[in-house]
Amino acid sequence: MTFNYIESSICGENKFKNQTMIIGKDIIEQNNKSEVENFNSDFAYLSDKLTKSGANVSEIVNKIADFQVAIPSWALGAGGTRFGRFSYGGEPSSLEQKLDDVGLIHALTHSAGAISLHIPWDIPTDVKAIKEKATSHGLIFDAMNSNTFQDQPGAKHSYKFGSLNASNEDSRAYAVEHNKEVIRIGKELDSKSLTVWLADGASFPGQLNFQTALAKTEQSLKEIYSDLPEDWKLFIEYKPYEPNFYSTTIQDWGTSFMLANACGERAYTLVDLGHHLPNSNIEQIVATLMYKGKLGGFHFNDSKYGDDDLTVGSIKPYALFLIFNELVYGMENNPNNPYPAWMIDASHNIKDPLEDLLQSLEAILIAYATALLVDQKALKDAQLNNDVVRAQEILQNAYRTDVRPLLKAARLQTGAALDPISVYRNLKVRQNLISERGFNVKATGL
Ligand SMILES: [Mn+2]
Repeated sequence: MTFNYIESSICGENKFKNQTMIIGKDIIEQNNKSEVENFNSDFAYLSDKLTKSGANVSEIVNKIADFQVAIPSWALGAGGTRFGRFSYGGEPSSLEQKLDDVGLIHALTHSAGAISLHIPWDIPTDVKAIKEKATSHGLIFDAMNSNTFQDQPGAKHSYKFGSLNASNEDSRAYAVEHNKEVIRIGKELDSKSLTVWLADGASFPGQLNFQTALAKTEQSLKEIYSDLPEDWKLFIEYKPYEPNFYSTTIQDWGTSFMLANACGERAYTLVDLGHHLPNSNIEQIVATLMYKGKLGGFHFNDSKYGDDDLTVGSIKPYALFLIFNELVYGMENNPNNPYPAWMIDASHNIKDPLEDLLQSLEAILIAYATALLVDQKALKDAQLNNDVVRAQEILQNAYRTDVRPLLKAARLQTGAALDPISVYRNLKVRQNLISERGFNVKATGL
């Protein structure tokens, strides 16, 4: 289906009341026309330079084109903080509209071919229709996310003092059952994984018995794992603090790794970039987990102080590159580790969420592309010779390469926009969404 932008602007909101705008290939091609000439000369220059240095440019471009990152359903509206929330207008208020928004991002980039749902915020009322809509946008359902960090209206038992770690057996069993329900919904949508992030912990010393809380968590995760279909994976996320400010039961990668091992071979650790104390060496954590074949999922964002959920690459792009260097090395050299599930886990407080996600996708692909440029053989030689200076030069030579023409080549190859944010703005996507959906709408769960 092709969206005729001009017609829609003229017809206004009535015609498209139930249909978010769709950006067709022809619209993108038209928009790419003015960019192609500049792209061609930039790409020719870079391609020539990289080829002379021994890189296989078309292979790198294909890898960039293949890289798909899931968008979580909760990142499409304004997130806000505990101090307040400022609306954008035109935010998706139903699961259908969330799929439409991810569809827009995917049409512009061809890099966001999956959506990650959150239960109970995204329970489908008509599974068949939802699946059809996803397919029409070229989307699949990535990991399902359970929620035992807040009580829902009408909840029979409370998670106030814990969920999977709860000493109250009713609350613990209720949380286990919720996760099993999420698996059931995910099976209907052909998802293949469940991500568990727990807020469980203590705000004050003495509140919890650490060993009992950990034992309960392990018991609960094993009960959930026993319900996991054979072709599913369980991802266990960790986080050092917040919302509890004294302790979190699954506080770090080691705890998650231990619990994943206790569950079984289809349970893995999930790394969220924002879930580390300042200055943690995340690239080393990634390498350690991949070495043991236990890095299952990855959540992208950026941060300065804590779990800030900022745009990927906006604060520490070199750290992101070093992390990708380990991911690329692991993916190429360690068949023990499955191909990780990628997702952006960010919150948008002052930017248009869709523009922010476009920026994040760009940053992820830049980090991936630069990591692909690392001369692994030369690096290994430098390491064997203890040539520390050379080793650093090799990494920084890759990092300092402007790889954006490679990203554009991948987009041109897949029919995506050379400059997604400009096209988004040229087509006045946000204004269209506001006229279709209204200004005072709020995404479910936010
Ligand atoms: Mn996360």
